[in-house]
Amino acid sequence: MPPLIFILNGPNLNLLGEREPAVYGRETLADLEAACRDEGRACGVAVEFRQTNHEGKLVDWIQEARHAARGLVLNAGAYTHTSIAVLDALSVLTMPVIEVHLSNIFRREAFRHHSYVSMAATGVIAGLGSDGYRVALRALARRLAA
Ligand code: CA2
Repeated sequence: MPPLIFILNGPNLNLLGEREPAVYGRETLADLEAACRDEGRACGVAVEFRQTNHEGKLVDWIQEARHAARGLVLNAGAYTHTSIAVLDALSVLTMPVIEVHLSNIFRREAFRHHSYVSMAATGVIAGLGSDGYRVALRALARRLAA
């Protein structure tokens, strides 16, 4: 059985491809999921891909990952910059966690420069669009195989 990686996406990422293409590109969330499934197959990991607009749901899923997954890719959306609840949930995990952002949050507004998620992340990838999710999956697959 290939190791299972949770890929969790936070608020408004369901709108991908519909608005703000200059910031987030033209790919939809379904395109992003397909890219992750592709990459998962290529590097030998199983992928559970989810999106929610609700902070508590994200916390529930991070808690679920404790028992269900071997690694986590997390784009917490705007909760990245606000949520101590997400940080607390992540702090309990012992598996590798890669924080991903489609956009380069450091080229954007100052309020996006701080990330609570980073305090609990193994690594951080920003600004590479869907390639960032692929790189995150590769890195997790290599760690789990080591
Ligand atoms: O760059 C990223 O991946 C972000 O996590 C995306 C979040 C933003 O709050 C973070 O600062 C950086 C927002 C996702 C919203 O996505 C939209 C897509 C299309 C139209 C409107 C919003």
